[in-house]
Amino acid sequence: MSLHPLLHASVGHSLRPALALLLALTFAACGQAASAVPVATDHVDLPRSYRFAPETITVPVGTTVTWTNNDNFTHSVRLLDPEADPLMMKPGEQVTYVFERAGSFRYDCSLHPKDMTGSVLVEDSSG
Ligand SMILES: [Cu+2]
Repeated sequence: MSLHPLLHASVGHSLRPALALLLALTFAACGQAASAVPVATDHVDLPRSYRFAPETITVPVGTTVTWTNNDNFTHSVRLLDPEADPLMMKPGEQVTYVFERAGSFRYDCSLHPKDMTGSVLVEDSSG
């Protein structure tokens, strides 16, 4: 009886480092997959399902960005800084927007704002 707490403590202690390592590896893998590395492109794809790809793009000032809806559902591009009217896209349709000044512009899909967000980093071409 008196040995039981000691045994329990011993097992717990030996497992903890392995568990911590496993958790660390799991979080590292998730962080890598979720990180939005800006991609230099003026085309954003909407593949199946419910996402913008790439999620973050970078373009020079004056670029016309094109979004193509390759999903099976209607989506939109709604600029948030400041909030603009959503540009609606049925499946197979495209919308475009010209970014005329430098800055970081977040957008979402007005129909699925919790699942679908993206951003456009517009860089001053003189830089
Ligand atoms: Cu959507």
